[in-house]
Amino acid sequence: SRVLVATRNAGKLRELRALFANLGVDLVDLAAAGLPESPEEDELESYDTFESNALAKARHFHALSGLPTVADDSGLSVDALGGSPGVHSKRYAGVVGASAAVDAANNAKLQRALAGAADRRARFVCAAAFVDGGRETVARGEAPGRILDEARGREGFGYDPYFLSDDLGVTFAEASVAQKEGVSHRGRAFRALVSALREAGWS
Ligand code: ITT
Repeated sequence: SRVLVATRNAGKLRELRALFANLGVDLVDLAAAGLPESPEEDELESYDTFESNALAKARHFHALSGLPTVADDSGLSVDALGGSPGVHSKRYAGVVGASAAVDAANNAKLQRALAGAADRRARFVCAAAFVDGGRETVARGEAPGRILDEARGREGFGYDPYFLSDDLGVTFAEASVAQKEGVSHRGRAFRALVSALREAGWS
């Protein structure tokens, strides 16, 4: 079956392609569906929960494409920062533009915020949403870890080089896509989403 994946984030797209390939689902990306970036997309993620933001994205692109659609809203929640940057993870440092510049600014701000902090615990959170006609399903996944004060590894995206996974014992940027997916917030959320859909009779 064909499913639209509603993300503009290349790192996410790579992970979701690997995940859905293993499940026998044919993912169509926004470019392949002929849906170029539009300014109104910026307003989709204005809610204060990952679940609401993921659903808003999936509804928006399902309405535009008519295809069954999945969307991901995700972020990093740091204990010593009261859960920040949370749903604001992408715009934490206020930089917009090329992903490398955005990620560098966000990681620099995170390091400043945690300078001298003894408690380095954090978790990645992902809400995975599916919308098709009247059917709407959302699932959540979390991955526990801690924030290092030096980057390690070159894989992944976003905060990965500083996130030491409790499950893997290495950072998400030191892990392969397959290793990361086995324990990540995104892997967990989408596997839960797919099993919920299968239980509801969707193939
Ligand atoms: P969409 O097009 O899917 O909306 P986005 O990058 O705007 O892509 P989000 O609003 O969900 O996505 O923001 C997620 C941010 O959280 C992302 O830009 C990273 O900074 C961070 N993040 C989420 N998952 C991550 C992961 O697996 N590894 C590292 N950083 C992650």
